[in-house]
Amino acid sequence: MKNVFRIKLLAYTIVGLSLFSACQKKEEIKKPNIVFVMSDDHAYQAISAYGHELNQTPNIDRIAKEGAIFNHGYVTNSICAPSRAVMLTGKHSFVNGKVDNLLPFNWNQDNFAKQLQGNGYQTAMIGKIHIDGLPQGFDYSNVLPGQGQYYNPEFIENGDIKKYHGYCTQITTNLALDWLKNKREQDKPFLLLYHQKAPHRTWMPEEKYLKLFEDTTFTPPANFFDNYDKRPVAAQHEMGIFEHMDLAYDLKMLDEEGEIQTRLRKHAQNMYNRMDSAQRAVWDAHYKPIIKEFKEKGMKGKELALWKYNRYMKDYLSTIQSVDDGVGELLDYLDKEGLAENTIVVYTSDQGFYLGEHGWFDKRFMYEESFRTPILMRYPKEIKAGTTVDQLIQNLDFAPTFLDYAGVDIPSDIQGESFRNIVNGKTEEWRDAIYYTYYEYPGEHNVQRHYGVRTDRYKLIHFYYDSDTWELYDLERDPSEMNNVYDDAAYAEIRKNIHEKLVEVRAKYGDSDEMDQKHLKRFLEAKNLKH
Ligand code: SGN
Ligand code: CA
Repeated sequence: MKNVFRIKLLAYTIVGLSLFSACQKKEEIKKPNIVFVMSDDHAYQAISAYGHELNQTPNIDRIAKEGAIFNHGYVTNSICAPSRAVMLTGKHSFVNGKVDNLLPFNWNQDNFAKQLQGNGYQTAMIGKIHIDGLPQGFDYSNVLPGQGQYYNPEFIENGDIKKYHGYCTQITTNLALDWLKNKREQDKPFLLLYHQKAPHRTWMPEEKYLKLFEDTTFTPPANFFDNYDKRPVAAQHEMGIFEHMDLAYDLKMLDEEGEIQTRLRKHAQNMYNRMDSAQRAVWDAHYKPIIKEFKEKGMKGKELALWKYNRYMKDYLSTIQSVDDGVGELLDYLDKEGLAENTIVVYTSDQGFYLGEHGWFDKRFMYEESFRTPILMRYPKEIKAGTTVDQLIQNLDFAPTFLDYAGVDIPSDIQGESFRNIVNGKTEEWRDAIYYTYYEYPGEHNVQRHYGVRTDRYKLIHFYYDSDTWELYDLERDPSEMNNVYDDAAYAEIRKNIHEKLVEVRAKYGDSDEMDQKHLKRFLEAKNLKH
């Protein structure tokens, strides 16, 4: 009798325990999956969900339609590798150390992927990361070396370099889907960083999209012919569509006869040479007639500027179409596998980009087009379809937000804040100002070092190093930032207040003139320059 009782007890205990562990497993599975999609240099002006008419991005738009769109998403430092370091660490550039594309990033420091990995997540990083060294925090990585290539790119799979045949955006999508289908452990929550190189310079479209915008004529933004009145630093730029875009390299006017000799022609040739004969045949069929017409026309001045702008837009927007397709493939996969409900999908870019505003391409400046970045997010479990977020959110906030959703304690040294309760509408309480820094000067595109603060309505910028220039904008009256009112007596009080705000945010995040000098020294040493 006693023995029977013991056996029964044992049996109940085993059943009980296994039920308990099954429940625990279920709890684990319930943790949301995270798919973090990032593209490179994707301007919000080139996403149809943002209400611009330039192109159609139905798949990216779907994220907003079924989730949320952020109207005030910003970066902290508008340049590639630093932006990614901020996104990973949740700390400003001057804290995580990766202040520009040149100086190294220390992978040994903490990042949110490491935190998730340590808390039961399976993690993968696929595509462009632009930070040297084996990515830490990822069970699997397959990343482009540096900037990567559009055609027949190399990828580094868990440290081993391998060449692929085809178009980079599609290959990146295939690799992400392959990981989801074949490398993912079904019983674990996952984090997938799916990061496209496109639409980064030199905007080489996929064969099938070469003609997508051929019949479209684009009208440039109203400030395309900006004269930089009262903005001497902006006037020093080297990112003008008219003045600095390279005909052969950026605009594909690599003529067979070699008559169009440009500074970057050699690089254009190298990119062309990467293509195989079938790819070249499609490429040539598209560009050869355009080259011929260009040469015949002999355009100058305003006509040439508008032609360049149009060629730029056609190529840039075409590369985005492949990015949008990839997002569609990914969303379809999540639907098909029944993963959509429990998966957070974020779409963003490493920063914004100029599409002719101020006459420019590129980024770096704290002006809206490059300071801002698109953010769209879907999580059916918590986010109401059609949500609009107007608060000042930064890429600094991704790390703590993801940890929050995953139920992982947010390390106290993380500087960003979780916006989970903003996007699900539980609170409206949020910061009233955001802080920005930029360091890559002297350097490509000639944008001075600067820092600044932005509130709902005003923006104060200080350019320093071999300039000491202040700019103040009233974004309500002057959303295109054409009128620097720093010396306008009518703004004296506002100027005083925003200066105080700047002191406050610099203190809050631990930035200072000494810090600026420290990073300047590191930069100049790395560049082997003397100050
Ligand atoms: C390259 C580009 C620049 C671009 C930087 C930074 N030149 O150097 O136009 O600003 O990258 O971009 S290119 O001749 O190589 O195309 S970032 O997105 O990587 O920060
Ligand atoms: Ca970029």
